[in-house]
Amino acid sequence: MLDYDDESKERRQTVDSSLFYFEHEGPPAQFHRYPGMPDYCGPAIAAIAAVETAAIVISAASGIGVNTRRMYNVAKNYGLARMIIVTRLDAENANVADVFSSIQETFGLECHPINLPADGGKGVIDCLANDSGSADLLDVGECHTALIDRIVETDDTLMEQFMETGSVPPEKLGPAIGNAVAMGHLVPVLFVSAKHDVGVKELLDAIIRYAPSPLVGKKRTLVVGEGETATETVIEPDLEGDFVAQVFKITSDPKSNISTRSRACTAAR
Ligand SMILES: Nc1nc2c(ncn2[C@@H]2O[C@H](COP(=O)(O)OP(=O)(O)OP(=O)(O)O)[C@@H](O)[C@H]2O)c(=O)[nH]1
Ligand SMILES: [Mg+2]
Repeated sequence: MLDYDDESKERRQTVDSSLFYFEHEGPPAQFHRYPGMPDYCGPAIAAIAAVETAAIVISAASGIGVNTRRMYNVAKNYGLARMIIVTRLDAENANVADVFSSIQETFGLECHPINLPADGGKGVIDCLANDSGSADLLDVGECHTALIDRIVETDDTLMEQFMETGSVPPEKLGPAIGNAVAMGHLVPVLFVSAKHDVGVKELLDAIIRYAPSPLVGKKRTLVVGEGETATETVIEPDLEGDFVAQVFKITSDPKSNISTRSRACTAAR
């Protein structure tokens, strides 16, 4: 649906970016979708300035690619929240266990599964809600404990409760997970088979619950002036505040009728 430009349709591969939004049990989530091919990664790098979370998609069949490392590091160095989505669980040559361990090896132990593939890739099991169960890779109980451990590290009160009782009720973890994701202490890893609609609802749930809103995501700075006299102000998102915008992409639509538009502008003037 999003590959609507002629070149992408012809190549059957995304060459241009597209924007959309979806509503799923909460306020609308704004989405930017970018090509994965290294030759076309410029717009994705420019878009870092316009988003709170970078979701990096990795195929369970081909694993980490050249551009995966590059985009992950660009997002990390800029201070964005990150998520990793492992797709094509169902592919014949998928090797989810190897791909997952290479994700942790390459990007660190902050990359933590929020769910795991189960039933031979026919479903996913939630590692936060379940402290036991069977999955196609790893141990659900161990993943559950390690996940809670990582989340409570960012919150002293929850950490105390965890140390005293050995557990924290999942409903108390909600805001702490969002903060852990926003500060990059936790990078949720989710598993999906787009072809068989496996893990897709769970992915949308995770985006709505854990991807930071502009209120908790990376704060942008307004720079006025240049050189030594430049002033920098951190922009606090405020619905009642002044309008602030940043251009991150300029495009001209070859199908738009410019002469009609300029006539309309003349008439309006
Ligand atoms: N078996 C299987 N194939 C999939 C799945 N998701 C996508 N594919 C196939 O993989 C190919 C690439 O999928 P795309 O969605 O175009 O991948 P992409 O991430 O947008 O790749 P770029 O456009 O190059 O950035 C297509 O032929 C899809 O049909 C999946 O979950 N399972
Ligand atoms: Mg594509």
